[in-house]
Amino acid sequence: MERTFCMLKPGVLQRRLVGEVLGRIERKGLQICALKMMQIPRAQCEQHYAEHKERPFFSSLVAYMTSAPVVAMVVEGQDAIRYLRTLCGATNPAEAAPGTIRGDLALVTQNNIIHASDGPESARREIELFFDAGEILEYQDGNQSWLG
Ligand code: FUP
Repeated sequence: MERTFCMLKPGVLQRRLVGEVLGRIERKGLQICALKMMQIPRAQCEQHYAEHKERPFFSSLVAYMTSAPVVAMVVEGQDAIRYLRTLCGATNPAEAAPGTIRGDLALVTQNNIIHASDGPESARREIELFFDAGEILEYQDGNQSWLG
């Protein structure tokens, strides 16, 4: 089973969309194995987005991401990284297909409502940055036979 890191950005709590987005992830068949609300400390946010440090949008991205609480989670399933990225849609909501989370629920790139790790290396790094091992819970997937 593959694990990926996912974060619902500040606008999701503010717009009361947590249930909507979690519902889409769950209905797809992915399993939530860690979940918490938090206000990201600035240093942790800068570390999370370290690859964008030199980009012009870096400081406003960090300011936005630390402006209000987020929902951080670990999501598990076969090819979870790829499936979750597909559910999210393109980074720029203008290019995200209808039916995707960003395509249906976002307008602005910086506020594109959800983060999902883009590969196994970043998934490992991001899960470690946001969760202690003890916060990640294992339980039987009740849909296993249905999911195939
Ligand atoms: P993604 O992997 O889809 O989250 O996209 P990126 O890693 O390229 O970008 C990370 C975050 O930076 C995006 F969620 C939003 C922000 N961003 C901007 O604000 N402006 C840009 O031009 C590109 C990204």
